[in-house]
Amino acid sequence: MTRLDLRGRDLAAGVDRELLPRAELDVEAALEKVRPICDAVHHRGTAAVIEYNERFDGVRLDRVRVPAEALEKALAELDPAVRAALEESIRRARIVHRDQRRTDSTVRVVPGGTVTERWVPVERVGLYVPGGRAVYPSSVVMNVVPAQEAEVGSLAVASPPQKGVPGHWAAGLPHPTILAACALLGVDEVYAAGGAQAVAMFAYGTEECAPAQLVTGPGNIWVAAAKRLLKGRIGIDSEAGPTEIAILADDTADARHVAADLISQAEHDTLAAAVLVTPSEALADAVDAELTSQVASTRHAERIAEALAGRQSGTILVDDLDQGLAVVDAYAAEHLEIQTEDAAEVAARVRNAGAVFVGPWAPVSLGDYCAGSNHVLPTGGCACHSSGLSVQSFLRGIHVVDYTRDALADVAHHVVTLAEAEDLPAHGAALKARFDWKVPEGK
Ligand code: HSO
Ligand code: ZN
Repeated sequence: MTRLDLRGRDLAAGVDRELLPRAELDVEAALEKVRPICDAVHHRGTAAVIEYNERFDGVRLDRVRVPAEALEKALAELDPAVRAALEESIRRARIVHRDQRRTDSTVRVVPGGTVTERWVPVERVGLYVPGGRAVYPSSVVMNVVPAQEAEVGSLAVASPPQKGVPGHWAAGLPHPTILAACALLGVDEVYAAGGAQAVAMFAYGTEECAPAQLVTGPGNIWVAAAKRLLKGRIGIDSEAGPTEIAILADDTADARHVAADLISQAEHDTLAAAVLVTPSEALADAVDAELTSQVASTRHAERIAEALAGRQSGTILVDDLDQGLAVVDAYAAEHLEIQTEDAAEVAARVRNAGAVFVGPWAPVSLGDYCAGSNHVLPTGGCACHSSGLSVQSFLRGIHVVDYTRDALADVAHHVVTLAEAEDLPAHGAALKARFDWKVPEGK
């Protein structure tokens, strides 16, 4: 991997993020391409979804909704080992996400005046599951479990139609493991739709699919662009970009593990980012050597080599772990592993990351499938302002304000004063009207 040497630099005033390796994803440029797709789905519904599915996924469908029998068949035919692994993944994800559920809370602001925060699930959500190069039943789990734990009333999944394999599974349906994961989770509303047309289908609704209030889930640049375009019309989680792993490691780390973990996320995409931040030049050298030998023997060697050689990946040498923490905070990785001495203490000081993996026994791959944590996480530096998918993503907090006459009377003069200060006298009048057009004196 390329090397950036930040040793000797004073990073106390902050790290220039421009210095750090990162892919440039031009979602803006993709907007113009997805606009006509979204418009077509808006105006022509299912017919347009079918047309764009055919154009981009190469399969012509009669209908977009997946029949119930196809879901049942996919589950019946699912490899028992995959079924057992998915069940364990679901079980652990439920433990974590159930625990995230917030309860309503009421605070007494003053005698007779309360504000309650009521958590209300979004009524209907559309969950997008990619299906191009990436066919991830695990992403079905990561989307569906928090939505179900939030008690979302109506939930639909969309994933691109596949070309099928003659004699094994039919063309025009999402990948069978995606369908099986849906069936396992009790999701019966599934659509064979990909890319921007799937996001538009959820935003506008079609003859087959009722509109949703929120769409979540990772996807390619077209999905991200459609989310950006339709945001507001429909709520979105985030615009997921290519996967990223950053590892902060010192010379106590095992170079074989560090290399294997960097490779694990580089496997997703030629644009995936793998970044090692270390004060140890010896570790950096050992990891480079390991990368060379491990990449050669892995199945997707070409894709991984391209990702590791890309400008989004690299090794950053730092003076010490303090400087390392400043760098990883500035980078705000989707996934951050801490492989240092006293990893828990170092991890506790991290400010910006989608998820943090502590010590030698918590590789990102564990979090991708079976830690119980969510793997739909902010990418592209968005971890400095956003969180990954959670039960919270599917809930809205509604403030419920309840004041008695006396409690209102006590504060009315302040409200009237602020309303006057903002040149909004009618705001003040709304209070005066309740007190014979006089401002109560208050306490
Ligand atoms: N690492 C990916 C999620 C994933 N990995 C799915 C394997 N399957 C983004 O967090
Ligand atoms: Zn992964």
